[in-house]
Amino acid sequence: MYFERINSTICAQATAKGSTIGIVRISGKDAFKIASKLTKTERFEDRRVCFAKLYDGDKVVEQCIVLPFLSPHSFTGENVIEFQLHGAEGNAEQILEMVIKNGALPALRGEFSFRAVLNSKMTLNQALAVNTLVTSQNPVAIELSRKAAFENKSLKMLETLIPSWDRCYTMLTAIVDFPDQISGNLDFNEVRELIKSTKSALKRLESNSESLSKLVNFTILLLGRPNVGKSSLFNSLVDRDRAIVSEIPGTTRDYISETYITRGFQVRLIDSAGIREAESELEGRGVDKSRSLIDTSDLIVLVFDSSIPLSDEDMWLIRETSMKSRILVKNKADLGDKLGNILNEFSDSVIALSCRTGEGFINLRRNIDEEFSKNLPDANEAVFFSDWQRTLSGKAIAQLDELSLYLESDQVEILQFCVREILNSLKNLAGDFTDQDVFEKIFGGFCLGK
Ligand SMILES: Nc1nc2c(ncn2[C@@H]2O[C@H](COP(=O)(O)OP(=O)(O)OP(=O)(O)O)[C@@H](O)[C@H]2O)c(=O)[nH]1
Ligand SMILES: [Mg+2]
Repeated sequence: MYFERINSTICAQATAKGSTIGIVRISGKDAFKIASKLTKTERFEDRRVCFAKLYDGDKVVEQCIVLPFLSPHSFTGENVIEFQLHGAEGNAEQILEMVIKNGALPALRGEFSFRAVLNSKMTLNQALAVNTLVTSQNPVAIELSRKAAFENKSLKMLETLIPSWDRCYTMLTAIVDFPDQISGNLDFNEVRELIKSTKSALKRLESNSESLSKLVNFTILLLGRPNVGKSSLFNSLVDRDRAIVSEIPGTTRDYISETYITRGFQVRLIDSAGIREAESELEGRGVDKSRSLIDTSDLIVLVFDSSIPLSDEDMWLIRETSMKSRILVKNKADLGDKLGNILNEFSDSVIALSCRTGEGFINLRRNIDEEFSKNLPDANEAVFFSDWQRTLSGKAIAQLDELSLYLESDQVEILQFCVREILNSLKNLAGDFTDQDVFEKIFGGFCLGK
């Protein structure tokens, strides 16, 4: 679809509904012609902002700022016109309609970025980074996408390996096609080194990307037996009375979740139902539910009642969560301290707290921040911005492993085949694309107007 429309002029609103300024963007060979018609202006100068009236026939419908960019000096590399309008509601929609009536097609998702990549205004990874930048709220993703988008830092490491793989492929092709005329042979040690460095570059990219996506779905679970004050703690952390609090044990029947902000990230905080006393229930469905919550959470805040000694249920929870990152909280500190230092045996992170007086909250928040920060990816490292890149990287690693296996054999054709596959995967990762379907799928996930 994107490729078939490449010669048409496209348009879209580049601003979200409700903004006080609306931007309508037109890109393609007829962009200036359409703008001339709507503004009754003969010509626009490249990158010279002007003020113009927009006409629907003889009727003035808008007075706006016009930004003309003559090819190739534009985001897409084509002729681009941007109208800055009053508001991004009905007014901008009507003006967009007028642009469409004059011959432009409504742009598809990411179609401006698609054209920018096709016209070499940016690499595919830069386009993905820009899309992440516009859609992401978390500070690390913003930092990483800025680096990738504007300094093109991200995949440099991989790109520098491509010429070596190219040389390797040329050598193997020469050996296969002209066996009599080639005196040298492939330097296996060099290839081994190349496999090693390529694999390590991919693995680093993968692990950094994984940490980033993990942070976006980071979950903190409040766990403890009934009546220890989990829901009270939950309400204090999210700063509103979201969960019901009462002196009756077993008040929270199921889990509820809310957004909690740590280090500028929105994470999920879960208040769970207390683990009950009855032995039978410890082995029953309630336990299964708690176990699955424990498994899927990234950090557990285990809550105890500081005014009574440790119970069997407390011990059961301590054992069940021993493999997880956790913070142990001695709540109801205002009622006394029957627990003493006993919990310090199980964790370095033990906090005395009172939901009633507010004591200990600063410490708890700080410890949550610290636990969360352990998972932060290095903002100076590169990341993949799409699932497609992660899948491709996994494929490339499998291909590298396959090549390692065949390296000792004399089957040069197979080696040549493996190297060609690796080269293709790396070039695809670097944005050199032949598969139109995949290319279109990637841009189909972008924002409209981008
Ligand atoms: N004195 C004192 N009471 C507290 C504190 N935190 C909670 N409570 C009281 O303890 C009782 C139980 O609190 P909840 O927050 O409902 O406890 P929970 O762990 O969510 O209980 P379940 O949902 O039944 O598992 C309520 O009466 C709270 O007011 C505290 O720090 N000090
Ligand atoms: Mg509760």
